[in-house]
Amino acid sequence: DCPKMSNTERTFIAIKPDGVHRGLVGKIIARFEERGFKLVALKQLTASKTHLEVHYQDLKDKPFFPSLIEYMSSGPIVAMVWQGLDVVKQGRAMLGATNPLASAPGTIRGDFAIQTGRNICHGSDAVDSANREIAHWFKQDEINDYASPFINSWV
Ligand code: FUP
Repeated sequence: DCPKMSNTERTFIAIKPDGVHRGLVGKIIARFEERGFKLVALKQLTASKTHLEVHYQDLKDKPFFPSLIEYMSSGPIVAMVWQGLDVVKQGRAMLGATNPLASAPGTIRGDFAIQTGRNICHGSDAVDSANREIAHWFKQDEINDYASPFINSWV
């Protein structure tokens, strides 16, 4: 099972407004870099409510939906695409459980967050939703495929 052949999976990871506000951008990016994933897209933007309503379309009937949209549109987000072996599942594991009360210490939420409504980061929950979310947040020419000098040449 050669890692070189399996490194094309991508996921959408976002640092939410509270994560940006608290100055956690560098720490969160470092965890993904150190784990061995490749950053192929990155931008900071303040998302519109309409954009967020599409992103969270599966949650539109939940009671917390209006406050979720309010929170997510309250300030800038750092939107990213990370690439690598099993990055969707690994990214979810690195983020930790949605509710930080259940997030294991050592995960991003388990180390930096205490409440579900301010859980500092987002990660796609499946390959299908990752592809949908990447297309929703990024234009094709904002995603940069490149040969990493080390990520694709591990022995
Ligand atoms: P996740 O996949 O971990 O982002 O979790 P969900 O898609 O279930 O929820 C998306 C976001 O909605 C969470 F990050 C925070 C918010 N949320 C609440 O505010 N209350 C809840 O009970 C569940 C989720």
